[in-house]
Amino acid sequence: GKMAAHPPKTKILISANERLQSLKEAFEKKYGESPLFYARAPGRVNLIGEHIDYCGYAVLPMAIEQSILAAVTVNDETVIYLFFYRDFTVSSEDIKIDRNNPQWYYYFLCGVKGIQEHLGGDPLSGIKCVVDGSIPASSGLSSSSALVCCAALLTMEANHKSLNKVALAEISTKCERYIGTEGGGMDQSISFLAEEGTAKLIEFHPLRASDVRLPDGAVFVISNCCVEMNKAATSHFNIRVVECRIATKMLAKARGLDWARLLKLSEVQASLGASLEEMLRLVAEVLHPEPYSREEVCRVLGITAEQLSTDLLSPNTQHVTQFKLYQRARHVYGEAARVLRFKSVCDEAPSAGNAVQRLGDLMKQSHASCRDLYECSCPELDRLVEICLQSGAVGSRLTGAGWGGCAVSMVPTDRVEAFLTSVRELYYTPDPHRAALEKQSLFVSKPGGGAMVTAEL
Ligand code: ADP
Ligand code: NG1
Ligand code: MG
Repeated sequence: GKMAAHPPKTKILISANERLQSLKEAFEKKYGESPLFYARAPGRVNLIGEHIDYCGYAVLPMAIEQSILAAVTVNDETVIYLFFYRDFTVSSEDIKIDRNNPQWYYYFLCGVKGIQEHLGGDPLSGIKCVVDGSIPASSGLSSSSALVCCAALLTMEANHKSLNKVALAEISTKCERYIGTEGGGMDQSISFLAEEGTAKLIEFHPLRASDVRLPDGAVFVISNCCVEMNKAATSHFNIRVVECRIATKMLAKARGLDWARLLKLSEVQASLGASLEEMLRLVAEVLHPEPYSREEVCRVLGITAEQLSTDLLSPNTQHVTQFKLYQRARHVYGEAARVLRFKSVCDEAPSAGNAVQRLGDLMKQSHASCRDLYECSCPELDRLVEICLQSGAVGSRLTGAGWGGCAVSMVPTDRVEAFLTSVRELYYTPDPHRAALEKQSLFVSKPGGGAMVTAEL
């Protein structure tokens, strides 16, 4: 089948591609030799299904055209020479990732380390590498995972090994966690499994992807609110992961399940054999809207403060005193249901007159849930989503982890030009910082292809 396929390897005329050509020149200037091959891994935009991948639920992203691209040569030393914004050199026999200091090269090293461990820990070939990134960083378009996936793929290629896309996605998901964020796998999965022209429903356990035909007559537009949020340098992301983990335990315990074993909200649903609607009712019955203190969590679960710290909290969430379990669990089960509805509208009636409207409504509900229940938006992003809706989008929502970064809007094709003009005038032009970033911050995006290796023809 398709998913057993390996990432494509092509040969192209480098001089025919401006970005590859200038990367090639930068490489030659830096290292005095020509690249042996190139690896590319795309970023993504998630159309719906936010903060539910790490709870075990399906998500619906598509790859974007923007990517991490690297030029590579291989040598007999055990040294990794990297250049992105600056040089970084490290022995391939001593890769350490400092999660307290999430620099770009640690994401790269996550990918190298993931492959090294998969190959049994043997020493890897030395490489020289120049990296180029076109994905706006810390903006919810998954620049971090594109970097990890690109590094994993080029490490395979440099060592004359190959793996299928699913295996590469799983390794990349696991190894990006070395940076500290406990993500769920959406980003790495779409970076490898994407195919041009189609969005994908990504399901987990086991990981699989299926095509989603988007409705005719509308396009997706990405707009960046120009507030950056670095997910590994802050604890917002992991606090949500931890809240979901605690909510899992509380719900499972209340229903007499083996709660110590369950880690994800989807596992509670599966154990109960309940529908998502029933899970929403269970949340309302078992959990209260007031935030839970550490003491209450410990009392209800019958665990010590020590066990809470070591078993449930991550290293960067040790300071957290309050957990909004009811709100987070409601978001997750509600959002999981919206993903399934979005998929069935696309399957049943992609060209029906009301398909675009129905999908737009789901996107609006998703944003409201992210903003109000999951609290992963920010004032600028909320304002941008409002402006997008005012400017002719049928649906608009934050995409990616949030707390800054991008919105994705669904816009009828015949209204795109008017939409862009209006968003430009209302959000970007009035503010010099935003105006300077507008070119890379507001663009139409079509479903792009997945990660690949290329060499000179
Ligand atoms: P996102 O994945 O939403 O883009 P993250 O906070 O997860 O945001 O990851 C951002 C990190 O990825 C940056 O701090 C940097 O280390 C790395 N990165 C990836 N691409 C770039 C780039 N083009 N410029 C700067 N940093 C980048
Ligand atoms: P971004 O915004 O790309 O860093 C993160 C997670 C995803 C997912 C989304 C929210 C990682 C690598 N990525 O994405 O797994 O949980 O947030 O839907 O942790
Ligand atoms: Mg990221």
